[in-house]
Amino acid sequence: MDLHGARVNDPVPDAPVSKAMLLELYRQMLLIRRVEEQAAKAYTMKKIKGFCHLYIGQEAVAVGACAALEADDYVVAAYRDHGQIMARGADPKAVMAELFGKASGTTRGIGGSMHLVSREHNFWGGYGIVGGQVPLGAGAAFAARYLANGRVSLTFFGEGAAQQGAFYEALELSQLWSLPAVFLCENNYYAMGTSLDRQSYEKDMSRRGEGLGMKHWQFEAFDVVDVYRNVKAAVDHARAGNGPVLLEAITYRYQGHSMSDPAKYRSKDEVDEHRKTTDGLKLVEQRLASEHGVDDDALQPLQEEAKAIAKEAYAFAEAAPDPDPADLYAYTYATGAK
Ligand SMILES: Cc1ncc(C[n+]2csc(CCOP(=O)(O)OP(=O)(O)O)c2C)c(N)n1
Repeated sequence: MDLHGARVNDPVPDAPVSKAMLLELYRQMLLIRRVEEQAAKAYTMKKIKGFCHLYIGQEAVAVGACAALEADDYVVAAYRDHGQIMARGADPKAVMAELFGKASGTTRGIGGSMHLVSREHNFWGGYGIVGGQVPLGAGAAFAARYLANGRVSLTFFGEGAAQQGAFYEALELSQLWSLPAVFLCENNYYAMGTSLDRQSYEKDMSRRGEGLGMKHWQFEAFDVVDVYRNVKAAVDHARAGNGPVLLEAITYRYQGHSMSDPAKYRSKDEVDEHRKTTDGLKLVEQRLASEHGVDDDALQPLQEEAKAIAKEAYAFAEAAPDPDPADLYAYTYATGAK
């Protein structure tokens, strides 16, 4: 497989993954893919407006990473956040309703696709400013240390965000203060239409940690079990009080940058090759078959269920009420919150 010349570091310890856990990871990945396919449909029908960045192809990253967390750990993400909030356990209905801009959405319909939030799942956004969420992840880790609550913060961002000043500043302070933070760079090789080759002299984004003295490594993130094991090793390290970790997960997105991007900056062959060889859903199906003898027929109920939940989420979002215009300014300041 073409890893774009990237170096993949030494393997981490093999944390055990049972058949039940593997099936659960598969269920979550399937659900994210099916919900996003419904979102793509809704976007073309103009039910979803504004920006909509799909995560299709990257599901193994969110699902494997969130499986390595405790329920009260903090998670912060960028605008490509549908997969991450669902991997944290958010209801697909509330996610879809948010994409539709409806009052039953995760952010009461006033945030939209890029601003999904779930207090209940310790998922703190969803941000549109590239790299802007990285200091917020560091802040959550600072809170964890200050409160001595044993939590870890996990921050998702793209390789494009790893070019931003805010990224370096946040990592510097995290390292200086030995914060319980894991910074997870999802290197999908394109920042909008700009390939890694055209945006970065250094192709191994995890090496951004080197000059800061931060523990860092890079790994292939197509197989959800690999993601789980790598993120777990980093989370364990941070939770044990050993300081932050910068991880680089090598992944790939199948859709354009956003729904309005025809992706002319890459060949169809490149995308097809990834779909054929690195699709996380196929890889987990292969694992289930080879390690646990689970065949296609046994997976069918899970596949049907994911389809049904995604369709149900679409119908729920369509029928949900619009936000009340009187609430337009209600959530700008804490005092206005209901
Ligand atoms: C500060 C800032 N600069 C530019 C943009 C425009 N922009 C939106 S997404 C994006 C690409 C970011 O790529 P990456 O961080 O790799 O994440 P990906 O989209 O691949 O998930 C850019 C440049 C922005 N939103 N914010």
